[in-house]
Amino acid sequence: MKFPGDFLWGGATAANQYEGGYAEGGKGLSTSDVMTNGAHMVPRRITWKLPDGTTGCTENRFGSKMEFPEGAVPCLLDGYYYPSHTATDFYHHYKEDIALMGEMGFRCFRMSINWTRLFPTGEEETPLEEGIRFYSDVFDECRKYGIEPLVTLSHYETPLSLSVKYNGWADRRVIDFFVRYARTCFEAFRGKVKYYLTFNEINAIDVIPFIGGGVMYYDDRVKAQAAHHQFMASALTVKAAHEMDPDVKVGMMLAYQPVYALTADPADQLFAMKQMDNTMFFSDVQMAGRYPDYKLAEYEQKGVQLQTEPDDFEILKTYPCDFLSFSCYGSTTVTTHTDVDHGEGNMFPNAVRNPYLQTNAWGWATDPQVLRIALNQLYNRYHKPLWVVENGIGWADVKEADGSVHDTYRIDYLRANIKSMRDAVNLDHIPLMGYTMWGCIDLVSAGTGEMRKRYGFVYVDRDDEGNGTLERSRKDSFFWYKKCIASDGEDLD
Ligand code: BGP
Repeated sequence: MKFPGDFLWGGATAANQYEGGYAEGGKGLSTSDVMTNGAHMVPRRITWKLPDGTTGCTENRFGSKMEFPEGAVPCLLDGYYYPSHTATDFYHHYKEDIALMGEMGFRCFRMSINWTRLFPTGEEETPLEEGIRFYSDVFDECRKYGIEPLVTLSHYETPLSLSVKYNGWADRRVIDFFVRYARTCFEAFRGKVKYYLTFNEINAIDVIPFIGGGVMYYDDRVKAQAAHHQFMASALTVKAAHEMDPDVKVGMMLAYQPVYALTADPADQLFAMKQMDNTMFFSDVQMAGRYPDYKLAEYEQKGVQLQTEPDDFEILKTYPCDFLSFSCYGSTTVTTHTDVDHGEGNMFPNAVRNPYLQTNAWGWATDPQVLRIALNQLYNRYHKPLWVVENGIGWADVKEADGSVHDTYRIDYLRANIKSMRDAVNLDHIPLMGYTMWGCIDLVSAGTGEMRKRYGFVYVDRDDEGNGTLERSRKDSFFWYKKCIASDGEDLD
């Protein structure tokens, strides 16, 4: 069994975790630039200053609300380390990195554009030439190797100025700023970029609103409103893309993990179903073009009243996304029972440990069937093309003296996941556009801000305190993935 010859094999990154050059080319500050490093059990922090000069920081503790004091302005403070500032320096290494991707046989490279590299505050009328030039050069470099860029317009960063001035996506005016930015990209990168994603893991707005949308102050109503604004911005971006360039396709991006009930107890089954609804709500709006009844009922019960304009629902219906892309690292298991071990994973609260699955050092479970299950669930609901744009395993890799990295655990993970995806394509006939392994060149972890949680095929010499030469070296998985791509996914040995 193999994948079709035009399957888009590749890797994925995000500017805030990879690009660096945070103060170069006139770039403005993003929300991610004021986030410190953390560790598995140590939350990342957002540093700020009050009008009276008092300074402090707010923790991004997963699952609990972020509280900023009234009037706090996130800013850089001495004595803190901000990993996005250099990250793994794609800004100065892009030629070398894209050559490594070419060597592996990549047909696609997922990256994000830093909104503030084009519009430093998000509100300028015209973009910075230097920013346009940088990304143009990157796309030209990709083309040299026959690599198709897949560009995320907003990956966990909002211009900081929009966050301070408007409370980020909580304010409807941000829609227009975003659409102007998107239109600028369609115009500037015409013929160079065919595939775009609007918001990375759009469901993040509900779980981590500051990271997902620069929202500092929130309750249930504000989160719902911010989500609505992102939906509108995404639909208007699809509209703009289709009008400006019929070759461009715009996808949505969902953090997706199939939710399993720990037991056959019907209460657990219902609980798992409801957890799944929290995720599917976002794709129901962006792919099916309508707010699902279960969400409207929930809003009514919570007293959440959305502020909308008369054409909003018609716009959502008319401009759904062209394809559905998603991240999927494993499955999530939940239960209503209390005598169980807590679990961890990507973005999903309430997880418990699944006794059938193994986890990495950060508690994320590896599920060998997960992509087949996810692809079937999503395709059977929307009947639209799918794209796996994040999947992979974080590990504290060790580089040997000769530069080699023996990441057998990563090869084992990828073998199982790619096989599961191959079954979905061959046995279930799921139309799958491509696969971009997360963090193909080592980069900063979004959740912990660490370097030691590595995902790449390529090791980057950089540690958690910002030391290291940034030298690149090929891990064992580099050669394995190259062989996998060359055989169209048939050779997974
Ligand atoms: C997803 C994000 C990525 C990425 C990945 C791995 O949620 O879209 O930005 O970082 O998860 O997570 P982490 O970096 O926390 O290991």
